[in-house]
Amino acid sequence: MKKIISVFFLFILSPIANSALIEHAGYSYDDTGNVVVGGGLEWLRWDVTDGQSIDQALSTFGSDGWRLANNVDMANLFNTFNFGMSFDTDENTGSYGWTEKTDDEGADELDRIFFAMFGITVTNPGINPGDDPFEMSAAYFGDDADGDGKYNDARVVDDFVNKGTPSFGLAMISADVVSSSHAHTNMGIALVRTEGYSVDEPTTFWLFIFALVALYSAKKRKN
Ligand SMILES: [Ca+2]
Ligand SMILES: [Ca+2]
Ligand SMILES: [Ca+2]
Ligand SMILES: [Ca+2]
Repeated sequence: MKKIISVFFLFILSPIANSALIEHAGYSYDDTGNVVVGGGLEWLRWDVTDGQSIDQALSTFGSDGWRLANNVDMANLFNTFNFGMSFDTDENTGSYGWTEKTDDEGADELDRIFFAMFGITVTNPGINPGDDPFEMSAAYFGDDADGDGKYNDARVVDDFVNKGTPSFGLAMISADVVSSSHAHTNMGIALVRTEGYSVDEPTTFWLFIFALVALYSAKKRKN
C-alpha cells in the first residue's frame, strides 16, 4: 500500500517537478501547458491555433471560455512587454516598433522571451546557407466594433537575413487586415479568457482527494 501511495504522490507531483516557469513583466508561462497568464487574462499560445481562421478557432475553443482578444487586450500585452514604443487601443490604428537592432539571439531578448511564451507560428530558413532564419510569432485578433468585418494582426518578428541583407526585429500591430473566415499558415488566433479559468484544476483536485483517502485507509489498516 505504501508503494502505491508513493506512486500516486509522484504522479501528482510530476507535472510540477518537470515544469519550467518563464516570466516577464508580470506575464508567466508554465512550459508544460499552453496558457500564458498575465494582465488578468489567460492567453492561449498562438502556435496552438496556427493556420486557423478566427471563426475556426472560436468554434474549436469557444466552449472552454476562450474569446477573441480585443484591441485593448493586445495593446496592453505589447505595451506591458515594453517593445520600446506605445501601441494604440484603437481598432483602426496600426503601430510598430523595433525590438532589437543587433543579433545576439540571447534568451533574454524580448523576441526570444515572447517566442518561448506564445510559440513561433512560422520559421523560414534564409535563402543563402547560414542565413539567420525568419522567425515570427503572429496572430489575428480585434473587436470589429466599427462593423466593417475587418480584424487586426499582431506579430513579433526576430531579426533575420533576407538575400544577404540583415533586417531588424520588430513588434507590429496592423489594422483592418483580414475577415473572420481568413486563415493563413503563418498566423495563429489570439484567444483569451479570464485568469483562473482552468479545466485541469478539478482533475488535480480529485486526484489529491483520492490520494488522501488512500493514505487514510492505509493508516487505518495499520492501526
Ligand atoms: Ca476598420
Ligand atoms: Ca533576436
Ligand atoms: Ca473593424
Ligand atoms: Ca535572428
